[in-house]
Amino acid sequence: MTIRKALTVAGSDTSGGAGIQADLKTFQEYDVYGMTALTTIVCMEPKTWDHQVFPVDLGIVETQLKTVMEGIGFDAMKTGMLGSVDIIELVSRYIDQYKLDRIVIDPVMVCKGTDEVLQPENTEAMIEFLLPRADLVTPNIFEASQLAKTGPITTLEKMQEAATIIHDLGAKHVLIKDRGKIRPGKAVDLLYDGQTYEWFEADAIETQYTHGAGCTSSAAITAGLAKGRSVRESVSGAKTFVTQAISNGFPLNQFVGPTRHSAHRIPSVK
Ligand code: PXL
Repeated sequence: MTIRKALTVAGSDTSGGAGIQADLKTFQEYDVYGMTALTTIVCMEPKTWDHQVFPVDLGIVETQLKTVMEGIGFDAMKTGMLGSVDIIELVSRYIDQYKLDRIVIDPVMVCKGTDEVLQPENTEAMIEFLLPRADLVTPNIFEASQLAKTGPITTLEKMQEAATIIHDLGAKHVLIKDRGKIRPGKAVDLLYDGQTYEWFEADAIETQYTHGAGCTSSAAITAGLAKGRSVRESVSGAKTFVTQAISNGFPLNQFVGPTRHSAHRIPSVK
């Protein structure tokens, strides 16, 4: 049996719902062997849940990339929170050096409930260094508006316009995701491959417990690609997976409710 492997280059969410933790839990559910290169560590102030973001030293990020890229190899990779222009450039150099493909770029710009963690120069660096190397980029409507510089995306037509612009910036496929803002009560995603606009729709589940949904979605797509599925098949499967993870979301404390990736697998202890 071939064991498929995936790498996530992303930040650590100490609370476990997003970032590298969401990615690994998702890979596990797909039976894909997960590996990590950690870029930042996000901690929360216990009384207020204000976030603090600690970057990992650039040399340590590079050493992790070398370990996995030179020492092991993998079937697909994703990026999440990268934290600095230097890290974005570093990742792009390694993608070129190791001639990597099946690359999913999740252009993380903010954590829910925090200030911007990504400065405008990081958005510019993602446009210059990562979009041209992406097999798929997975912005939500806010991130898409920043990458495409369209201003707020409020209609399905604007989603199509932004997807076209982001594709022209070099990403082979663009998946723009919305949850309830454009069509109330619906979670509508748009996949564009340069030719066809394809819509994926689900009922938006009534819940605030959605922390980590974006990471979970891009990790599920990456795991699908690692298993040899097409982008379209991987996106379609991930929509089902993330919808289920959201419907299983739960309150972790008074501030945050993460999606839950594993609820359908092992019955909980009574
Ligand atoms: O959900 C975005 C996100 C991504 N990565 C890390 C995070 C968060 C939000 O909290 O902490 C590490």
